[in-house]
Amino acid sequence: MPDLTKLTNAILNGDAKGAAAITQEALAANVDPQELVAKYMIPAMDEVGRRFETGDCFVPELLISARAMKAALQLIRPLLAAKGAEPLSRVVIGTVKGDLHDIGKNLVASMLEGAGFAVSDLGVDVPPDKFIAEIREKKAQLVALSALLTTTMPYMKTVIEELKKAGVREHVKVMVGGAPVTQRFADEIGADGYSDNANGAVGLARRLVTA
Ligand code: B12
Repeated sequence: MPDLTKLTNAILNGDAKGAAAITQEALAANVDPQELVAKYMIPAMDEVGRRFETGDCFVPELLISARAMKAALQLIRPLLAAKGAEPLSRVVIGTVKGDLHDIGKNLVASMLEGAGFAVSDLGVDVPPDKFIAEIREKKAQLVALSALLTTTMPYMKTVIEELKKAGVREHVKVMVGGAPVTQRFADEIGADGYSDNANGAVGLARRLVTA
């Protein structure tokens, strides 16, 4: 069994090759992929964020840590996704306009896939019309919006307003998340649900499609 604190350190230090190598070793030793993410990877990104906040690291360091996180996640994603199951429902997911953060959104997408949802991932910086077009085309029952910046959170409200204008709001449930998002904010903008983590997002999605 590899020393998994090395995975946390590899992400902190932006060592993508190291992070991938330790992840591979851990998976070969049958470590639970969800445990790897929750205990050793997310805390590394939290620490990078804390250092950024205190001025102990800057955007380039954020970027290389994010790259290391992605290198490790790339190996884990397929294991989180279910194989062959009939999809529960279709979810359209994306990070809202103006926002380029996608690590959390990707995790939520993987966990939803793992739980049997069919997922259309629109990526980052997604304008409302793109959400609407995909919901219509795929006849999705759920839309999942992610935002990591206080300046982009308001776009979640814009998306909900545009869904109403386009006449699709009554056909989809809207779930929202991302570090600055709260239950209170979700209620204020008229979203159907909020979760602060990827596991919670799965439970929420299940509840929303059966409600
Ligand atoms: C990595 C990172 C970056 C990377 C992003 C790389 C990438 N591909 O994602 C880069 C370097 C590009 C970046 C850029 C910037 N960043 Co940045 N970044 C971060 C950092 C350190 C980590 C984010 C992360 O990946 N966390 C790990 C994931 C797993 O957590 P998560 O995203 O919160 O997701 C979880 C939950 O929130 C939830 N969730 C997420 N989405 C959804 C959706 C739904 C529907 C649900 C139910 C749940 C859910 O589930 C996820 C899994 O558990 C955060 C600090 C932090 N700790 O949050 C700052 C942070 C978000 N960034 C910040 C800033 C300021 C910026 C920049 C403006 C910096 C600059 N001056 O250029 C730019 C903005 C670029 C843009 N337009 O988007 C600030 C935001 C402050 C604010 N009040 O808005 C933060 C908080 C740092 C800080 N402490 O100051 N950043």
